[in-house]
Amino acid sequence: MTQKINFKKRTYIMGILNVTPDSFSDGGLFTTKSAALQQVKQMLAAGADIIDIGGESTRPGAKNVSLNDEIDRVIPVIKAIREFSDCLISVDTSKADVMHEAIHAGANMINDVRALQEENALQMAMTLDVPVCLMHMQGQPRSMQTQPEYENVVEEVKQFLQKRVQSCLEAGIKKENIILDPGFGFGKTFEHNLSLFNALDEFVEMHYPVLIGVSRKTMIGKILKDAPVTERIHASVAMAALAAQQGVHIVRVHDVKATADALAVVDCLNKNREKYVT
Ligand code: 9MG
Repeated sequence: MTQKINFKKRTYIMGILNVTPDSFSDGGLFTTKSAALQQVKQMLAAGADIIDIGGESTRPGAKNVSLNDEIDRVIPVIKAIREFSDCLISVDTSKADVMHEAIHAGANMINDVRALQEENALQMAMTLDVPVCLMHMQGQPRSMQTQPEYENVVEEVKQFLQKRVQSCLEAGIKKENIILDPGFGFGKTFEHNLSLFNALDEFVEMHYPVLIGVSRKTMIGKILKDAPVTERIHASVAMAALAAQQGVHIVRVHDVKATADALAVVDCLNKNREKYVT
């Protein structure tokens, strides 16, 4: 993975592949293997650097998925991708056994919205020795949006991530394998999300790569006066560009081509800033 990614160079795009029947923003569109593979090919052609495959919906109110169901949804897709591509694959899971199966099937990275707090997850990530994204969430998907509360959301999320980093390092996970994510929409009100977004530079200053996911989320719907999911694409792209401008290293998105174009603009302006300042 480190051969393909150099976080100092530009912001990378993680394309979302939900192989769940109840995902909030694509409505379970990619539950058959062939539909999922077609979507992967499209995202790669559009400029995705990483494909994030998840078999458990984490939308607000989502129910837990059994280990067997999650494995049955995710592993065949990873194996099938490996038949035609050596692209970077991330597995979106909190379960240690799914992490194990996915990495052995050819995935390169773990994306854990529960920040390796589930049983055996910390130990498993250490043994697998792959990059892992630690995300902040207050509560659990089933109830996280009921009444999220913070005294100072930015400080509390930073402190949580710092503690999880400490636990990872103590468990033997390498520093260079750690990626941090403030967890937009995971146990946060609209105002909490905006405070976090405006403080992205503070997360970048924690000296780990930062990943964010705002694509098509409720906060964008709210900014657009309750726009439905299908009408949140342009604003999602705008937020990805603003995040890149604050130094975020990876954006997790549905709309890869539009995001890639916007990030090319950010990249070009940043590279040429000094040249064109009069
Ligand atoms: C799985 N998933 C859904 N939203 C996400 C987000 O914002 N970050 C990460 N890391 N994963 C997410």
